[in-house]
Amino acid sequence: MPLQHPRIRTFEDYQDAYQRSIENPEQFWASVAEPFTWRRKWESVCKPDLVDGHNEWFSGAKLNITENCLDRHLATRGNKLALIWEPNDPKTRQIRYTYRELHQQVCQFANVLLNNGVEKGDRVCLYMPMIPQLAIAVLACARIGAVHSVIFAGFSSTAIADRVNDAQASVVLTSDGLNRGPKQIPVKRVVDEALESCPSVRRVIVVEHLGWPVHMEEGRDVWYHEEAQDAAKTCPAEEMDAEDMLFILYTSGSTGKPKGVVHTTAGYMVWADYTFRNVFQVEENDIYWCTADIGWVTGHSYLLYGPLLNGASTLMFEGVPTYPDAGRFWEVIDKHGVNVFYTAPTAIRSLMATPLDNVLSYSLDSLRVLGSVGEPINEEAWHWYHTHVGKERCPVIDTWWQTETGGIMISALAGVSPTKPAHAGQPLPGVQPVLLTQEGQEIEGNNQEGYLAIKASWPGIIRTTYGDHERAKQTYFGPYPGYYFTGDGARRDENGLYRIIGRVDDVINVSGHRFGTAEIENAINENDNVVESAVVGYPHDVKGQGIYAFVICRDGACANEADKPRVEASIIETVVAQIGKIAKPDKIQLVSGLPKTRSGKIMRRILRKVAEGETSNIGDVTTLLDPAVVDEIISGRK
Ligand code: 6R9
Repeated sequence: MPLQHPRIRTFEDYQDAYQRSIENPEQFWASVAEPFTWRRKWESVCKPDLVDGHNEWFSGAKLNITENCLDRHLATRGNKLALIWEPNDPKTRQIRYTYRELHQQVCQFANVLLNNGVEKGDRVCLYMPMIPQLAIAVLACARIGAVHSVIFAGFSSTAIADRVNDAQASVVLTSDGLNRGPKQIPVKRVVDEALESCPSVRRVIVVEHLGWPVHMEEGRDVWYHEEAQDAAKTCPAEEMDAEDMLFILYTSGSTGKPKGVVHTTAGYMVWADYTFRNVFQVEENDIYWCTADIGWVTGHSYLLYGPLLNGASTLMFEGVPTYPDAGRFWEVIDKHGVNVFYTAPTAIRSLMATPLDNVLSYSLDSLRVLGSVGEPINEEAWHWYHTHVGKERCPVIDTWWQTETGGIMISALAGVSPTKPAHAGQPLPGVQPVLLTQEGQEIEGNNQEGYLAIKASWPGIIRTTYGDHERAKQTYFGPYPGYYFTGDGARRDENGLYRIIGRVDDVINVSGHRFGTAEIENAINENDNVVESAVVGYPHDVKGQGIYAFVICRDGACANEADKPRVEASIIETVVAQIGKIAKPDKIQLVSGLPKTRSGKIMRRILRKVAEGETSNIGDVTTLLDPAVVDEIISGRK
């Protein structure tokens, strides 16, 4: 019988755990880590570094995360469901794997990787639909010590190439195509296009999903099902060091290209496991469903690793909330008896906008806990979720965290700590949030607002940005040495509960997806008609934030009104090609100039006001090189 992981059950437990985690973090985390399967125990629990960002946890320990996700459950949970797969089309076949079956599948996939020359430390990029083989492949990489880097299957070929090249991946895993609601997308073709400029890739393993004919590059591409034929269903797990890389996940920041956030083995494992168990309070026979795609960090930590580490039954959904109709989420919940449900505010808001019958016609009796993640949940959405989905019976937990934090940082623990609409709540044990002034002074007391930073290391903290530690250092530890800087603004209410207000940097959050404004501007500037552009976010009813682009065209490109729609359409096409459909500007305004200071800096504050429609209150424009452009921009507002 494996050692049991204790769980926080009452608010007193929480307060006690929190206190212990702050007073003696080493002792606290050593006891949390104890019950895992270790090949060798750590020499030191924690080596914190919030100045240069060289954080280590459980250094010296040896382990494999898949032994903890799979092998150690076999004796007690071998026949328990590990993974349930609900297809895009409700009329087609579901797939269910017990822990024993999933273990075999992962071992078999791991052997295919080994047979194709993948070695410990190699980077493997995955560009795949939400099918069981994606989950299996991720775990297979971890099994053999390869570093997985999942690329969300909505990114364009250019975006794939950027990521594959940055990671210097030798192998890419993909499928023939994918289903997204009523649409089918030829994924392999997108990968083929990307790989034209990725010399590091020597092997592509293709999973058959739609049964579409695809081009197979001689000497490079192989079919998974052919490779699997002779692959054994057992595979010893590679022994990994605590600080060996587990995965890279690319995410957008305020400058430059997306960066590869690196998480390592032991700290991430402990953090994903601990946060999952205590936040969601999943019971042994529960069905747990996180709607996130594995292409995002939420899918990594709370669809895959967190639930499997805890021996839970995790549901994976291929489709979208509105197919075949806007009742799909609720239909899936009733069909599978989902007890704990975790989704994003943007999904809730899009479903709120459809007739209420879509949700009222399902019983939703099985639900016990509702979670939210990815962006601030506005009060209206919170109440709708609480009333119509949770029938006022289920706590709604608003979980704040980031790709860089590895797991949930601030959240109520379901049924244990207080919830308040639009508030994430209190920090998890081990997390020490502070509010800082712009100058970096800590703001004491409640009823305060400031920049959210974290003043102690935690096991899931980002270890580096792949291939460029200086960038990680500057982004997260540079602004306020001694603190991890989140990039978010927050408010602490009268009871010490945190409310996340939103980003304070040039990152915008569109339907829970992060984009740097510079990243979208760079994409727009690739268009031949464009001289310069400036992108800002603005409040959007469903997406949270929409993308508003101000664009200066080259002389003659927009000589008359009639040219504008064509130019705008071509700009959108360029962004879709450079990044993907998810980054499509919602509004494009063609302008003759941008509001710049004498030193040439674009005053985004003004553009934000225009995009928000706050044009009567634009503020001081006297420092602008040419204040007249502001009037033109206001009068042309979309
Ligand atoms: C997990 C994830 C991180 C950014 C983060 C913040 C926003 C996430 C939130 C939230 C308010 C919440 N964010 N959860 N804002 N309330 N519960 O989403 O990671 O994709 O890296 O995004 O998302 O702005 O800084 P990631």
